[in-house]
Amino acid sequence: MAEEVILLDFLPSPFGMRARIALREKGVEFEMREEDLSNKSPLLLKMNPVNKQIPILIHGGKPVCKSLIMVQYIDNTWGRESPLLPSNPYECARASWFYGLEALTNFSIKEECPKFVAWAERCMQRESVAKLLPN
Ligand SMILES: N[C@@H](CCC(=O)N[C@@H](CS)C(=O)NCC(=O)O)C(=O)O
Repeated sequence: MAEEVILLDFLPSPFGMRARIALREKGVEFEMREEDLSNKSPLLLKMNPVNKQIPILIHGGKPVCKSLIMVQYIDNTWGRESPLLPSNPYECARASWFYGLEALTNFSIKEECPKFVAWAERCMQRESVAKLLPN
């Protein structure tokens, strides 16, 4: 029997969206439990006693915290034939920090990385992404 997958989350959280997209892309059935961040559940405090933050992925009773680590965990655990992250370790380490760079410098993602922008546009056409991200 498949082990239970629970995501402790908060709907508007971009970190939670990252985890939800990864789970949906991999076709993983999971239960999303909405947290009240002003009154955190005992399960949240038990599963992430250090940061006490969402999202928390609980797989077979074991917690995985921090959304990027979660994406790696999801990628390594389910649907390995269709990976989300690049196999090259350096490319993997660089995946998706461009928006921060653009906001802080004169770097233009569209001019410098047209293939990346085209990829992001293709992502937006996927149901798992388009349904989740706010305008
Ligand atoms: N680096 C963390 C950030 C998680 C985070 O900032 N979560 C926020 C919600 S978006 C949270 O739980 N805030 C409640 C708190 O810090 O008490 C990740 O990638 O998962």
